[in-house]
Amino acid sequence: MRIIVATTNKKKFKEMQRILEREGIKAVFPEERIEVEERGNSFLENACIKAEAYYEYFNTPVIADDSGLVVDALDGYPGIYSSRFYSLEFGGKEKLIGSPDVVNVKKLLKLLKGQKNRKARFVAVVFFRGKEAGVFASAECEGIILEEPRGDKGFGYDPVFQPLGFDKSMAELEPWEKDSISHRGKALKKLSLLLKSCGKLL
Ligand code: ITT
Repeated sequence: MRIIVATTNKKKFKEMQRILEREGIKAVFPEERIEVEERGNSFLENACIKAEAYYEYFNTPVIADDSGLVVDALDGYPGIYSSRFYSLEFGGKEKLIGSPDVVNVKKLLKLLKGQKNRKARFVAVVFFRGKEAGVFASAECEGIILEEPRGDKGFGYDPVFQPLGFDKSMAELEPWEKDSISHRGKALKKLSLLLKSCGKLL
């Protein structure tokens, strides 16, 4: 099965490709960048909006991922705004100097300075859109926010996220280790099972 991944994020794509390959699904990066306004109020809505937009354009099966970091002490922020947290009024806007990932992490650490409750979770909703219908799956990965970034693997908030039961940050884990516990790894495995059991509908 060959599926287009409805994303503009190359690092997210690499992870999805790696995970889907193990499930026997060939994932390809879109040949053209599609501008999609993520106007939804939930991960599910945004995943569905992205999948629909890419399906409409390419007219071929697609999988979209909408994901983010939910921090308890910040009332669930950055949540669905994780990729552009630096630019939100919430917690004060940060100037974009360098990559958004670095500025997002800087803002998060600033807001959590001195905060004892560092509980957080990554959430992913993955949405498959086929010929007749769509299906989705979701998963979470629990952990805490570290005081300082550690490691250089992964992307986004990985250097400051320590998954439950580990003494390493997500960015210090090997790719296969991250995939086995990550929100995205677990959600895509569920989705692949769904596709195998209801493939004829799609
Ligand atoms: P597309 O919408 O084009 O797929 P995006 O990066 O904007 O790309 P999202 O809207 O789903 O994707 O935002 C996801 C953000 O959440 C991502 O940019 C990171 O900041 C964060 N995030 C999600 N999964 C992550 C992970 O596994 N590790 C670290 N940060 C992650």
